[in-house]
Amino acid sequence: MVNLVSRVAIVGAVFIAVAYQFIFKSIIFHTLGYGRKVSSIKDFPDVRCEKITELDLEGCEDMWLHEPTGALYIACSDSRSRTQWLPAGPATNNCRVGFLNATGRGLTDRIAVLDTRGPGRLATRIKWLSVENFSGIKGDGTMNLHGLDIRHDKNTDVLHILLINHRPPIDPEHGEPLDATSIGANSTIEHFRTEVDSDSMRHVRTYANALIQTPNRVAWATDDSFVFTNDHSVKVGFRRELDPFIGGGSVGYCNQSTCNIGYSGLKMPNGLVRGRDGLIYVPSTLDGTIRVFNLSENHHLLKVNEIKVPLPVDNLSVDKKGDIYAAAFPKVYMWGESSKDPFNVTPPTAVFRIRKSVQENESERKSHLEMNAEYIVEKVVEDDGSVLPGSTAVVHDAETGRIFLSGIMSPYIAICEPTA
Ligand SMILES: *[C@@H]1O[C@H](CO)[C@@H](O)[C@H](O)[C@H]1NC(C)=O
Ligand SMILES: *[C@@H]1O[C@H](CO)[C@@H](O)[C@H](O)[C@H]1NC(C)=O
Ligand SMILES: *[C@@H]1O[C@H](CO)[C@@H](O)[C@H](O)[C@H]1NC(C)=O
Ligand SMILES: *[C@@H]1O[C@H](CO)[C@@H](O)[C@H](O)[C@H]1NC(C)=O
Ligand SMILES: *[C@@H]1O[C@H](CO)[C@@H](O)[C@H](O)[C@H]1NC(C)=O
Ligand SMILES: *[C@@H]1O[C@H](CO)[C@@H](O)[C@H](O)[C@H]1NC(C)=O
Ligand SMILES: CC(=O)N[C@H]1CO[C@H](CO)[C@@H](O)[C@@H]1O
Repeated sequence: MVNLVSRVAIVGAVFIAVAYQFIFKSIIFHTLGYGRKVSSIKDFPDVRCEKITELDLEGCEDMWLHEPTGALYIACSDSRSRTQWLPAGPATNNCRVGFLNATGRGLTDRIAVLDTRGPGRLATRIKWLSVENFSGIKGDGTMNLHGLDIRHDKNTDVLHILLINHRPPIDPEHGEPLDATSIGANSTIEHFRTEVDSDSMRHVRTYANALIQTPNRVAWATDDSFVFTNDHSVKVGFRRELDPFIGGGSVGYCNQSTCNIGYSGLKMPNGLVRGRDGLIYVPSTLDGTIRVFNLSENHHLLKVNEIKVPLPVDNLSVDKKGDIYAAAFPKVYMWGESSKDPFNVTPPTAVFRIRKSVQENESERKSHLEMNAEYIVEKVVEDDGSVLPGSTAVVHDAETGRIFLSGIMSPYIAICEPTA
């Protein structure tokens, strides 16, 4: 008996040691970033970055740049309400604070449009889109914003906006609020229509579907269909706790009539984008891998490539040249502290540029099938939190060289100018 117990103990100890080597060590050092050295923004002389605090751009999860005009569309909330209502919740265990307090949800989430290229002070160049024909929750017109994507109609000035909306759950029959901590948010994807220079956006339709479960970001796939990430396996419950270890996130597809899951088993898939090459780039917050997919005719995602980034990566964006910009987290564990106290704790941020290596000539190009295209990953800037917000979104304006950074919890945004 004693023998058996000690044998079990030894096996257990070996198991823990092995698990430490292969699982926890990776999570503690690679993912959470304990012990990682963060560069200072001073080490990047090619950019000069500035905190923008006077515009009330708080809790801005996501951004999109209208390339021809430099109008930056920004999905914002307020930092305080984000500490109460954030159904996507950050990835790691120590970050899970009360993010499902529907009473504390933001009631003023809205889309800002910043004219980034115009003259005069920034404060004179910002407007907030009013919302038309959207009932919100029991007619209050509210939304709880997260990821967004915008499609510019080819022939007109019409912009089609897709927004993730983390609605609080409401009993459809009696109109009473339901307990979000036990059933989770009622997340939907909203389609709005606006025009360049307009001050308002009009609701077109709500996509509500059992497969749109824990949506994080959305990306137009065609003129009338889109893909989105579910960052977790379930809205609430124990299975969610296992997501960092065994995965459970997915990428879904919806068109006007139906939705399907295109790929599953991902670990915390996040801010996906559709590249200029038509491929779908899906970052994973957890392992610093960007998976590259081709959307097949039956709406499944076929993996064609994988890009390794040295840090956990979050939301991606594509600039006019087709380069992809990624916000990365040198110290993920600090997001836990920041989400409780966004006004005083700013996690460090790094920005990476990912571009396809250009083949010098046609014969070389032909020999590189898309499948094997090499990607060049470069760090553009890194900051310990002194200037840049703990950033969940970064957008590059290829025309001016400027970089815009915003963060889901942050009370401000930042703009970096090229110095050369
Ligand atoms: C939920 O949010 C409301 C409004 O901010 C606040 O009064 C309440 O204390 C919060 N509840 C919990 C459990 O944190
Ligand atoms: C708003 O909705 C109402 C009824 O749902 C509809 O009659 C009206 O045409 C809509 N307005 C616009 C501008 O789409
Ligand atoms: C979720 O939102 C959809 C779209 O507004 C609505 O039809 C449905 O009743 C809502 N469900 C819950 C549980 O709130
Ligand atoms: C949507 O996709 C389904 C199956 O994936 C397909 O059968 C249907 O025709 C599509 N509908 C539209 C409007 O494109
Ligand atoms: C993506 O799929 C399309 C057909 O659906 C195919 O023509 C194309 O070559 C594929 N691209 C890659 C990179 O696999
Ligand atoms: C194109 O690139 C290949 C591979 O680098 C090289 O062998 C070849 O000489 C190049 N051709 C021309 C026309 O530059
Ligand atoms: C739109 C999007 O992808 N947002 C993600 C950006 O990063 C934060 C922090 O991890 C996530 O919570 C968001 O879901």
